[in-house]
Amino acid sequence: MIHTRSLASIALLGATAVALTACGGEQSRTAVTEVTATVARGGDGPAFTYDPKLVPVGATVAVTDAEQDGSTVTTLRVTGLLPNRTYGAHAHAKPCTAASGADAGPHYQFSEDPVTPSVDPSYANPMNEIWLDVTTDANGAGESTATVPWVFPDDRRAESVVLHQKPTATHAGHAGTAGGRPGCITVGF
Ligand SMILES: [Cu+2]
Repeated sequence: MIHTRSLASIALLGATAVALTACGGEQSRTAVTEVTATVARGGDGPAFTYDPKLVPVGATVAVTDAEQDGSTVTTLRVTGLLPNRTYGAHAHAKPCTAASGADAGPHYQFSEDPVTPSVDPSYANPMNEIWLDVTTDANGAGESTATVPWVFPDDRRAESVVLHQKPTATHAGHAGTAGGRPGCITVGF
């Protein structure tokens, strides 16, 4: 289980914190990452827009990631996007760059599909990847949460969250696809 008070007290902007918390009398490890950024066109990041009509300059993106007891809980919070719209969103394997959303690479997969691009639902699914599709309200704000039953191995972690043009498809041959990549935020998962 996640200890909300512990998370709040150790969450640091743009940093990773590790703390020991008492859990049912046993010590368990909680690792928390939180990054909040304002979207810009170009610049040093960590949050970029490549299509300001879909992800306006000045939008904010926040990602929180917590590992505990073998599970990983990731939340995405956005403001300043288009109202009443669903954006696909996922954890990706590489960091964002100022140049192109393509640089974030493929989706992070816990169990890696030997076939690329991965559009096989047995790999491209929300238990093997971190899917964070988010639907905005009338003000362009929204929030989503994904829980997966694994933690990142230390030597192979996700490095970004990409905002996509469309909701994520789930059918064979298209699973995990969500159209273009109008936005990206680098996250030190
Ligand atoms: Cu994606």
